[in-house]
Amino acid sequence: MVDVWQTAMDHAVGAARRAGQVCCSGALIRCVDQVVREALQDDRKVMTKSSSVDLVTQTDQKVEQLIIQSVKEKFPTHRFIGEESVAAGESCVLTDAPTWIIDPIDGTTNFVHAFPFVAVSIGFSVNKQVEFGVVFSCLEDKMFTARRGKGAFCDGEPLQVSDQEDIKQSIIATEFGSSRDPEAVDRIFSSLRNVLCIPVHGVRGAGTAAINMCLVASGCVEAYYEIGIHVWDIAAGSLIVSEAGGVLMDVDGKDGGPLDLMSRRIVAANSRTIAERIVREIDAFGPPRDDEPLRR
Ligand code: LIP
Repeated sequence: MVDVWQTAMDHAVGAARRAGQVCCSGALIRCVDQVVREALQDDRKVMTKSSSVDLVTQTDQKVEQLIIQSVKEKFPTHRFIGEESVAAGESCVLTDAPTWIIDPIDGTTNFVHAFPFVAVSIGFSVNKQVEFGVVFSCLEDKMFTARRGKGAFCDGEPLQVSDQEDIKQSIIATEFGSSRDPEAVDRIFSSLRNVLCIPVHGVRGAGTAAINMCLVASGCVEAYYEIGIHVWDIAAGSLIVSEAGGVLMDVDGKDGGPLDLMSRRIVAANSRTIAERIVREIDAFGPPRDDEPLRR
């Protein structure tokens, strides 16, 4: 019998690689620099969305359309949640239908500044459960994949989270996001201070949620947390982390609770011990959910 989701996943891997080539012209920093320089020659190509620091380029829009068109040709009944389509006013509600959740360039700010970490992220959900996740780290030329119940891989090699259970021996990844609301920034800094002062070995951030999550899955960092991310930033990465043996949580409340892809909050860690400790240190706040109609 044909495994329909495997066919879809193979399609996603091809689409992510082609999209990555559009972003990075062959996975060379020199080339992305050239793409960025060309984009910056015409400043109309760098635009803003929810705030002056929430950037979008024509490349984001072009890459998203490229992925959606190629999927529609093969799977005409499937639905989409795409970062740039939602920014253009399309609905962001996760239903039981097969749904492709797309971030065409995760790390747009990196892309604009030629900071060399950008990813194409494609998650696929059925019955509101992620069935597969594909993250193509374009400049590293690394393809991260996971299929529910079948493990996580980087270029075909199995991934396993770190076995470090002591948070004091850990590196934690996080991001500052694109909100510059002073109260939100205070809470982000208060959480960061709490985490640093545990103390942990270090705090890092690649500038893309998808790559941060692949770093957790690869065992390079013990955990990643962020408030303010969106479903398209984390759909694919969440499955890659869990299939590599990690755990996912919301950051709300004392005990975290299960990850809600639409809540805009996440802790992804190698273990429950480390995830719960991070939840305790976070000064949580709730940005409008992705599926709230007036969230932008
Ligand atoms: C970005 C993330 C980044 C996060 C930003 C934003 P974009 O995605 O990956 O880690 O801090 O809030 O969501 O906008 O580059 O696709």
